[in-house]
Amino acid sequence: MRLTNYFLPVLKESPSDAEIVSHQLMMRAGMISQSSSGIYSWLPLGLRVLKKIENIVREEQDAAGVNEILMPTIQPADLWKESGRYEDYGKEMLRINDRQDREMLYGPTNEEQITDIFRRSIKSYKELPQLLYHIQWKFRDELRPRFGVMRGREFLMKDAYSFDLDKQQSEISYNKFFVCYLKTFQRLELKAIPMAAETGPIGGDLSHEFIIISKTGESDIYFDSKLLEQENELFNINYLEDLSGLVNSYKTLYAVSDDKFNQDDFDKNVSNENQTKSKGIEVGHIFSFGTKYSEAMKANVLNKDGKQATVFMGSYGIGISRLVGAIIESSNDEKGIIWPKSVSPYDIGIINLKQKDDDITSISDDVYEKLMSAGFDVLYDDKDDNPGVKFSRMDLIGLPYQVIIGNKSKSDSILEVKNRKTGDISEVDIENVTSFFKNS
Ligand code: 5CA
Repeated sequence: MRLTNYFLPVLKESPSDAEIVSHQLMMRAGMISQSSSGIYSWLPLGLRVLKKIENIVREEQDAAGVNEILMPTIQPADLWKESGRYEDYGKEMLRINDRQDREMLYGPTNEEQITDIFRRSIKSYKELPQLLYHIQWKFRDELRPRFGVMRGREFLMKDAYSFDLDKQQSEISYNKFFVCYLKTFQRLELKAIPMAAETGPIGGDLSHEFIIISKTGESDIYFDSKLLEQENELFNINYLEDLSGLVNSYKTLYAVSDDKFNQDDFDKNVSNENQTKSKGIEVGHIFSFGTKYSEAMKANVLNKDGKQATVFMGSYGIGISRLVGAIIESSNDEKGIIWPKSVSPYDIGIINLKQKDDDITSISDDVYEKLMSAGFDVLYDDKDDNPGVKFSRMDLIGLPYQVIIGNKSKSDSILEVKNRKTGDISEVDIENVTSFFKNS
């Protein structure tokens, strides 16, 4: 993409209401535009990151054997009356009446909707387990929307649901998602720690939040520092195997978020020097809630004995739009964003330092074409701005590599390649530019 064709409304100053660095940088880098409180439009640069995260989440759900579907954003209130949550959910739910005056709502989550889909078609234990997910916008009328996309009112979530015959089987599904989440966050280059959590309006008695440590996080967290060293080779995970050993290697180490914290338990389970207290951002949350919805909504199957059995359920969320902010919180410097390669909006940025010099521009055009045909996503700064503006804009948007083309490229056929994260600059022969990136 040429910058002269690109919609990239960068700002010099961050807006005064942007309190944390990710919100400031997303606004300054022209990733989002505020529509109203807690509601944003995604602009080209931001949308590319959102889609990259969405795709990694999707690939990992698919790899774990979860089926993708797409449920609507608007749901009938009747389903929520059946589960009993219509009243309980309170003001956070956006309630809407259609022209026939039927009560509808903008979904804050989909337990009821999915239970309805399930009970219409699955009638036998032989068809279990069922694992389903979708990636869809949610609306929660948060009391205090803040921190940009981190606590929005409209936000993109991956939510998955499991249906099993009994508690034991439903724990197998829970473990699948647990491991799938570890793998997903590893691919996003984030260190997300699973922590025992309260279940709130979703319900149930087994729940883990996946939290990344960050001083701007909204959750207080208490954990055993051994969890920070926990590294697992998850690349070749086989989801059909027993995953309980792997899950227990996390579960047995003390880690809780604020509402589950108890000082005595902390002292009993964690040595003094390993006790860590910090703040974190919740990027995922998984729940096992047994028959809470299936009982109220009569989601039954015939069991082996030909009797009606109420299915056991779980739900599993990842905050996809929140992750965009969370990744920036954990990867930035005073100049701007530093994208992990896996989610960067482009692989490489090219800076043509002298747009008016025909030779340098012709070299830049060639390098751009070469890298594009080698399969890289490239953002090419072909604008007629001064070098200072170009350097700071490229640093701000945080692509992993910058190819800098100027006088030296003309005289000695040499490019400079800057690594955004380390600041290291390599001199690369123009001939070798493609192979340089293939090997980095
Ligand atoms: N139905 C369950 C699991 S599918 C559920 O709704 N869980 S949740 O409430 O914990 O939300 C799942 C994830 O969505 C959270 O872990 C968080 O990452 C994200 N999320 C929740 N509320 C917001 C919000 N207001 N803005 C941005 N992301 C949010």
